[in-house]
Amino acid sequence: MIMADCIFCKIADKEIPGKIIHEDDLCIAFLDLSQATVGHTLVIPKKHYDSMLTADPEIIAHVFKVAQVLANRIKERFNASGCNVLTNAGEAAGQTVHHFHVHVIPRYDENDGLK
Ligand code: DGP
Repeated sequence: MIMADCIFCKIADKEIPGKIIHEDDLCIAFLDLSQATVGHTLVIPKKHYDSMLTADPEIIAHVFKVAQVLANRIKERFNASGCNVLTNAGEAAGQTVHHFHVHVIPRYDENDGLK
């Protein structure tokens, strides 16, 4: 289901471009525009849910499974030391795009220059 005026629905539907690094029947992953660190990726379900709070539990499980696979791949690819995998739910929690998404944010040692 596509929600009009949802930027992530439009990326999932290829209506607007995204740097897509993974796609399957249920979800898509692409680079975050703001790149908190190099390799910062978002994993989203193709179907619209406003946030994790209203998403189907099976979809949540799938999105996090994909996030785990990608976190390992990104960590290896960019030689990161660790990563944050998180979701913001609600404006009070810092959610700015109201389509459920999981951030995969690689973290680097302070002295390797990639932050
Ligand atoms: P959150 O604050 O958890 O709702 O994170 C939303 C993220 O989405 C934020 O890090 C920036 C990113 N973002 C917003 N608009 C776009 C877009 O059009 N394309 C991409 N790739 N990322 C976007």
